[in-house]
Amino acid sequence: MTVGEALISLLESYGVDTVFGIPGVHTVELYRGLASSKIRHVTPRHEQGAAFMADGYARASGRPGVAFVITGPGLTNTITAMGQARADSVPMLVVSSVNALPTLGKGLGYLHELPDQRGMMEQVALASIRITQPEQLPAALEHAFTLFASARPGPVHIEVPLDVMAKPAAGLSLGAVVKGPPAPDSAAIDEAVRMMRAASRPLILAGGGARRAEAPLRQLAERLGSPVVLTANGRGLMHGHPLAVPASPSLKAVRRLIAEADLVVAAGTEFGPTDYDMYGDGGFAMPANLVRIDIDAGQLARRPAKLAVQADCRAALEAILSSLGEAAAFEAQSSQGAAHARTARESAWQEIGPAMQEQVRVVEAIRDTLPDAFIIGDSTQPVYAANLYYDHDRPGGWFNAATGFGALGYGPPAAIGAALAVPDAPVVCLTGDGGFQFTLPEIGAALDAGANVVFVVWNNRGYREIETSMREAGVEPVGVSPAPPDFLKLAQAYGIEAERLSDRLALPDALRRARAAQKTRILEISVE
Ligand SMILES: Cc1ncc(C[n+]2csc(CCOP(=O)(O)OP(=O)(O)O)c2C)c(N)n1
Ligand SMILES: [Mg+2]
Repeated sequence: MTVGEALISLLESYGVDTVFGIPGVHTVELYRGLASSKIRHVTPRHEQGAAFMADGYARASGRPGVAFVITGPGLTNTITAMGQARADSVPMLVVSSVNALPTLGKGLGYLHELPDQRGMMEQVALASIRITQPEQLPAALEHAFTLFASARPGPVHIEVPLDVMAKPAAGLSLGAVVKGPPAPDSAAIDEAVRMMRAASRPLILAGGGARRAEAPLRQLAERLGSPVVLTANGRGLMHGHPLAVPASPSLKAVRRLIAEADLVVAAGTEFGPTDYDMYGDGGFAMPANLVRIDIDAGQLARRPAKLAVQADCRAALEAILSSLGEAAAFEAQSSQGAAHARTARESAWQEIGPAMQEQVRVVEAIRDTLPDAFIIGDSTQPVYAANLYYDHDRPGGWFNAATGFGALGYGPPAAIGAALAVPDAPVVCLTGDGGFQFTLPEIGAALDAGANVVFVVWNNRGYREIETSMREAGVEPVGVSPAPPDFLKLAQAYGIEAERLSDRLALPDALRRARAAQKTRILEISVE
């Protein structure tokens, strides 16, 4: 067994069933063990697609996404997607080659050489680990998977030098070793409960970190009678619940609701400006009486709270619930909480205005036609609108790259990765004509891999949101009208079906047809 083969075998023991990769002469040895393994290899059309697919795969499945790329350009092509994964706490393992150890850092001009590949990776990855001896391999994977499971997840890079990849690696222990997160500190839980008992108007903020804690989140909200404000990555939690406020804290109505609370419990949210201050007006005030629950100590330190609980959200919320006991004392708050939540929802909906309301209805049409769908967005008008106000029907089923890092072109490959992770769920990519052109060759990868994605293209013929920003700033629009291709002909080139819809009212029927066909297709909404 070689190092390359041992790596594959280790990935199998960690439960990896899919890797997204583009091979090259540098990674031939990495692929030696793949053919005989149970791991499926998916070939995107660009390494950015590999890592975006790994991201979508991870978000939809809850398991780390894995990408295999070559030294140098293969790896630099993944950086954008790693930046997105870092911003959104997505567990992603990027495995690459690197030139032979004796050549590193000497600038001798070897194929794919970078001045300092690992140094470059350390700027974006949570960790970049070089394997210099076969014996280091198991510990490197343990480190990566423990980071994914016990801390704030993100991208991790492992690089294997050319002269190490083919070395014999017999006798390594190839089992999975994963450490979980720290258990919540019981003194901190008691203090959180004391603060909750003392509050007369509590409120919960739930972000992406709470995605897998829906049941205890709902129970806590109901016991406290507290409204629950959901960031973009928290959407889908408590769908349709009278206490849920699936609207952005960048909106005045939502900020008002938060400001009126006498205790805020923030679960798995970083208070990032793209959720809390989208318009950059500085109008969001950090709550004074704040309990923060976050798995990451660094995160808790960056925006300090009166009480910090360092733990996985689910574990912390469950511990709080069991220590909180019976609800009797809080009953009076419940109806008030629901009334406050309703007022906030209604005002938030008014605040986004008719044009965005119309765009949100596009997303609602997808949700209502395809229950339990994953809707994966790119940076386009209806996605911005829905990030401001939209109630998805399953936690983790609405995600996009319009917040945080904001990498255009994320949607199509991320949707393909998601479709491979959850093959039975409907997967819809909602993208603009501009963003689609960043990554549309990945349609080919979807077809190769049998991924079934409906691409809904919001075609307004250009970078309309950017054009609007220029106009609002008094700048004559420049560079915002890249002509879109004929998407119907493009579909033909890929041998898939496409429909051009004159408005969103045609969407439900077209989505039903697409779902019935169980095939990848393009639905273009032509926007005037
Ligand atoms: C990698 C990257 N480059 C540039 C941008 C800036 N940007 C954000 S949205 C956008 C235009 C998107 O156009 P389109 O997909 O057609 O959406 P529309 O606004 O027209 O709905 C651009 C260029 C970005 N976010 N990411
Ligand atoms: Mg556009």
